[in-house]
Amino acid sequence: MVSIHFQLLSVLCISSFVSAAPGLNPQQLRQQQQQGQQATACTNPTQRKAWHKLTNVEKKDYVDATLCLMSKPATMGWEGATTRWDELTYVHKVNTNIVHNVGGLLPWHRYYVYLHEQMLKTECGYKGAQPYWETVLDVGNILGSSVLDPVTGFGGNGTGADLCVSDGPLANITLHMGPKYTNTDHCLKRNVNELVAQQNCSQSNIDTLFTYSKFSDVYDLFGNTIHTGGHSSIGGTGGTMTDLINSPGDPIFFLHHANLDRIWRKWQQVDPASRLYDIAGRNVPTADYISSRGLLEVSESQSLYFGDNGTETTLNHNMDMIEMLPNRTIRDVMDIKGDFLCYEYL
Ligand SMILES: *[C@@H]1O[C@H](CO)[C@@H](O)[C@H](O)[C@H]1NC(C)=O
Ligand SMILES: *[C@@H]1O[C@H](CO)[C@@H](O)[C@H](O)[C@H]1NC(C)=O
Ligand SMILES: *[C@@H]1O[C@H](CO)[C@@H](O)[C@H](O)[C@H]1NC(C)=O
Ligand SMILES: *[C@@H]1O[C@H](CO)[C@@H](O)[C@H](O)[C@H]1NC(C)=O
Ligand SMILES: *[C@@H]1O[C@H](CO)[C@@H](O)[C@H](O)[C@H]1NC(C)=O
Ligand SMILES: [Cu+2]
Repeated sequence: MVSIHFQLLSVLCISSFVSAAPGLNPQQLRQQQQQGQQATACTNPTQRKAWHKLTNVEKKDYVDATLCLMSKPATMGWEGATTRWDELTYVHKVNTNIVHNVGGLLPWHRYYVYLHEQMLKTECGYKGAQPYWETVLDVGNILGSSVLDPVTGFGGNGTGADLCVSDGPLANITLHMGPKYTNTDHCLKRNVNELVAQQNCSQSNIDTLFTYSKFSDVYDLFGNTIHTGGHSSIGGTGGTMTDLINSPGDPIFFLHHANLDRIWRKWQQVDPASRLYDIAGRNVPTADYISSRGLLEVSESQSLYFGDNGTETTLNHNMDMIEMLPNRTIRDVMDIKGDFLCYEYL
């Protein structure tokens, strides 16, 4: 029923493109048809809004759903995981050495943020969408960011020698995954660093990304500026957000990665015909990245499933959410208003 409906709409859509777009070459036409079909499949996109624009009720719903996942017992039997929140972190943990410093950084985290959003909805009754943290607006005063508000946000900076967050809804929360590849009970840690935000999360950092038109030229810059910068602005030295492997332990992770996802989408939309399905980049981190971050070498069983037929990241690249969601290819997530994903950023 759903699929008949979809096919019918696709046909209507293709024919309208054919008549409305004379003068396009066959390849452009095919791309437009493809986009048209996908836009048709996604008729009612979930609307992801900026955190600072949510109402206090919307903020509370999101915080409550997060606390709910943190309080639900683990179900997968994975080492070190006590709660569902830990299991979400575990998915990131085992993928860490193949989803950072590679072409798949943005696509994998796009899928991962989606997993998080689905868990909030299906397991904790969350009715809203994944919000994002528009970091650039807080550069110069990260400490004053609405995401760190002790009453309506996720609490503020860490305190004391152990950097534990001691105000807001996450005061005294216990995380179980980490540090690094170990698992010991610890508090949520933050060490807000204004300087790193100024250096790596400013509007000029974003503008620089938009001077590049090919994904192969821009993916490392995404990774090394606004991506790392956002992590370090909250985590500084010693904070949860700067523990590359377990950084999803801090809920700000998902607001930050939704923001990166939004900026990537914006970059794609500058020229969808050439950028919407443009993917590239190494599929294994550099040796220097692996060693400087203390990551495990990429194993044969990991690379066996890449599906790239070489060392370059392709649309066929396999993404693994362990057993939380089915494996997907990068192709599946390139369009956030496609056959699979269906959301937009306001
Ligand atoms: C955040 O807290 C840590 C630990 O107390 C402190 O060293 C750091 O300066 C604080 N950050 C800011 C921006 O105040
Ligand atoms: C957190 O723990 C400290 C002492 O360990 C206690 O003084 C404080 O009231 C606790 N805060 C919350 C919000 O439970
Ligand atoms: C931030 O940017 C500066 C250059 O402006 C760079 O040297 C530094 O490594 C960056 N830090 C992070 C954490 O990305
Ligand atoms: C893999 O790449 C090689 C060399 O580019 C090519 O000859 C081969 O057909 C490719 N195999 C698949 C399954 O695409
Ligand atoms: C999903 O991918 C992983 C490797 O990342 C692989 O081990 C697993 O068998 C795949 N699952 C399915 C159902 O194909
Ligand atoms: Cu990550």
